[in-house]
Amino acid sequence: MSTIQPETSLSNHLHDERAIPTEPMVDGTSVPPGEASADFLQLLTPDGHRTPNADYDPWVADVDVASLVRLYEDHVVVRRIDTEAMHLQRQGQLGLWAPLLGQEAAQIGSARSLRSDDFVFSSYRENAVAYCRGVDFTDLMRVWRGNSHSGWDPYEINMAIPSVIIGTQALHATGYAMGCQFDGGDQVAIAYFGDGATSQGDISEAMVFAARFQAPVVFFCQNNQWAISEPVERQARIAIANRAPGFGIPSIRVDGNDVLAVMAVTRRAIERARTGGGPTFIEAVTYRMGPHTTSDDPTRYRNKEELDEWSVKDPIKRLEAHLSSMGALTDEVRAEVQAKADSVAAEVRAGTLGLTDPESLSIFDHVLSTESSWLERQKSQYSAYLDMFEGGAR
Ligand SMILES: Cc1ncc(C[n+]2csc(CCOP(=O)(O)OP(=O)(O)O)c2C)c(N)n1
Ligand SMILES: [Mg+2]
Repeated sequence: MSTIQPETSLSNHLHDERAIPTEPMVDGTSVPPGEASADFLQLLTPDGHRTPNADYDPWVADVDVASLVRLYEDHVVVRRIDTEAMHLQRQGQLGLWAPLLGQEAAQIGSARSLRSDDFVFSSYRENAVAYCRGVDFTDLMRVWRGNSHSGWDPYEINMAIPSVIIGTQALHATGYAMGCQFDGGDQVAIAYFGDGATSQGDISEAMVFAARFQAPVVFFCQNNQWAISEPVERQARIAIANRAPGFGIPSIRVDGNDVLAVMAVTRRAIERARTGGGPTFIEAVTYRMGPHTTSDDPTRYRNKEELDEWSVKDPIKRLEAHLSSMGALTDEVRAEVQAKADSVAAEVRAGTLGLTDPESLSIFDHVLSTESSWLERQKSQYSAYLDMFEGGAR
């Protein structure tokens, strides 16, 4: 086994023959954990200008204008779904919603880099990833409406149901990836989690196993600057991406609001995993423009200037500027995309409102796959309790 030396230089890399030496590593001694644009990969500037990059351009060479328009449509549709879901929650139709506003490029660029037989393990905010995987949003809404324990069959779309327990999905992804490896397949697992999750032991444990077994897994961290009301600076003294090399995992920091750059680094990481090169850690530097969830009020802990600063870097504005510069964002394209977004949102609303409440006692049916006397006892006790209500509470 080769020895892995601690590295702090920007140009050096892990002393591991499987690592690709040209990857721009972050300098852990100087890069702050918040946004530091000089130290991440960017292919599209906030004003939509395409910056060439010899290492990463080949990874997105096939992304032509038509593909960019499709990516733009993804962005607009998921933002529209997100807005609709916020409204549904405010109208009392959903119990909770975790908006992804501002994180569209990070999620779409990475999800659109996967093969359909790769497997996704996400947190509660990856609704754009779910969209790209083809989830039926009525199913997704079930959980947030409190109608069901889980929304969909993971094997139908190769995406596990969202993990609300912070960080746990990184372990699931690593275990799944090790399984693929043992089975001799070439599928890759990807774990999505936030900046805050990297403070959780599960993420570190997952990286230990992934590195040791060179598991085909990609760790995709969306550093959206906040873990509820805790800024990333409170959790990390160095860039989050710089933690991974300590585990023996190559890492890269990318502009998470730049769909092209996200796609380039994810494709590269996926390819590395698929061809036996082991795990990669991606830190997508982005910003949560909305509240943590509909239960949160971010005006209590962050200022408007910060939001204004990030609005300039909005992933949709950037894609619009880029498409416009190529003459590809015609009124017709805009209208078509908007019409699609509106019709998807209308479907999401109708689907959500059409969800009927489950029978109360069915909550016991999916706790265990086998029968259990203590569960049966609880069920009959709860049934007796419901009988106490006039008109029936079922
Ligand atoms: C194990 C665990 N601890 C605490 C929580 C409460 N909690 C929910 S979201 C959250 C912050 C997560 O922040 P981050 O990982 O940055 O993801 P983001 O919400 O910003 O996408 C916390 C602490 C939880 N769900 N699970
Ligand atoms: Mg966060």
